[in-house]
Amino acid sequence: MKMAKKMNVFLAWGLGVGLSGSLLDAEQKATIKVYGMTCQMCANGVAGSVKNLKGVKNAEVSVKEGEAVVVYDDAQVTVDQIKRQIDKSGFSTNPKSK
Ligand SMILES: [Cu+2]
Repeated sequence: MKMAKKMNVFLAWGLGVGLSGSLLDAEQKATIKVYGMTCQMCANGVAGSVKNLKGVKNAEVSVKEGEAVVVYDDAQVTVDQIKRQIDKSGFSTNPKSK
């Protein structure tokens, strides 16, 4: 009986840690269209620039697809901020501006 109680406490503790852990790592993935890239150097530039943003965990940029797949923590950075960063790096997230 005593043992079972201990197990319950242990389980509840484990659940709590699991939940707060997933809250801390609130990873989101966004696919953002990028216009104006012509070669791999462009893609590398965009990826490097986006990865410099606080809260961005990873950025994979494809010239062929014309898009950036960004993994980020939405508690630290927003898609709008990421888009602005891409615009600042010399490319565009807006089809009308190119
Ligand atoms: Cu290029």
